[in-house]
Amino acid sequence: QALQLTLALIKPDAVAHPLILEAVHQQILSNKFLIVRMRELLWRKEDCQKFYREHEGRFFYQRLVEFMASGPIRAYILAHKDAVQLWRTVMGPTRVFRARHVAPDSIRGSFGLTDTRNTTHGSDSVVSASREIAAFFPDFSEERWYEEEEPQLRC
Ligand code: DAT
Ligand code: MG
Repeated sequence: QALQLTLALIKPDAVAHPLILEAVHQQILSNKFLIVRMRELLWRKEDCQKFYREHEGRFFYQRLVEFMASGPIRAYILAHKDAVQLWRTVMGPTRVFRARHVAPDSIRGSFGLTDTRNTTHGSDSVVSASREIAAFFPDFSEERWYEEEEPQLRC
């Protein structure tokens, strides 16, 4: 069965805290994701606006954009046979109180501070994953990865 790709981000407050950064990285490994690419970068406000444009107009949009540009973030392309859904499950629900109640051991349940500062991002579908991977890894060709690398990783 072919591997699926997703984009995972560790948000600025979690990158800034060495123990949380390490714990999130360990969650990626212990859930048996393959790390296809990884980079750390500082995002400009305009990039955040574009990335989160589906939320433009929501009450938290400005806050979200400023938060995401407030410090370095870490981006991963993760592969797994069920990458999109599995990473969303490992992250837990978006909102911090819900995460703490229904999924206390999830990443957001463990480390989320507020509904905006919720530790990580994950693509919500295969289609968004392709778009988001292209935004963060402009040199990465999904097509070439499926041709040249994925067949060797499958098990
Ligand atoms: P997710 O990150 O789980 O895909 P989303 O796409 O609905 O959630 O929202 C994107 C981000 O916006 C989310 O990670 C944090 C912020 N956000 C969402 N809902 C919020 C709310 N009700 N209050 C504050 N921030 C919110
Ligand atoms: Mg989302």
